[in-house]
Amino acid sequence: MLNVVIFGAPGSGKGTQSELIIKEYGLDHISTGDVLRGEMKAGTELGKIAKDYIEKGQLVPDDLIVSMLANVLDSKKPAAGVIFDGFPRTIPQAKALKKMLNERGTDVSIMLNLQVDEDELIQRLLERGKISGRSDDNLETIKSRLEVYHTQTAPLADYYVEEGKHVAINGMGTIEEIFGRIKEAVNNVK
Ligand code: B4P
Repeated sequence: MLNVVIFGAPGSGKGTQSELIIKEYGLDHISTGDVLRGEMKAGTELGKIAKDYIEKGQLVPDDLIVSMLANVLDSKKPAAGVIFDGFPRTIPQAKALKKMLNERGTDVSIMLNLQVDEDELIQRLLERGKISGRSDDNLETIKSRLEVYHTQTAPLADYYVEEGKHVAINGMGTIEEIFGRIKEAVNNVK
């Protein structure tokens, strides 16, 4: 199984590159952001709780995310592997993912760390905000998402360096250029 963690700041291109990776390698896609937005739209209990955090640009608590992810993973029954998009975002989530995958006889194959300048991140998210209708794509929330990323999520890169899974990807340039860099990295671990 090829299990890819795609990692990076908000706006770094995780969702965009995930779509291309899925087409190329036939993976199942799990985006915790998409699952949470689905729960919010459906007005579920989890969606109501998540909404408060997302609109402030904060992370949804680990225990909720981890149990949600276990359910999604079991419902998908992936064949070729999975791309984890926006998960893990904290060290406890990374440890939970490892446990979950090990229990299913597999592990993370590679962690792709998309690196993009801060000005470019803000620009991309503001641009998306004009059409996405996402309640978290406004300047104030973008700033707190970036702050949360730097304090809570970025340290996760070191965890994957220690695991020997971390690959830094230059996330600046055209979508095709970045995807070319990703393919090179993924083909090395396939
Ligand atoms: P997500 O949905 O994961 O949102 P995100 O971090 O903002 O990244 P996204 O994938 O949307 O952006 P992308 O880089 O693809 O999370 C939303 C919220 O949910 C979080 O803030 C948090 O509250 C909660 N949440 C989710 N997962 C959680 C977890 N595990 N634990 C706790 N809470 C969790 O793309 C951005 C834009 O850039 C796009 O419009 C795209 O078109 C554009 N773009 C991409 N590549 C480009 C390029 N090369 N050039 C120009 N534009 C580009």
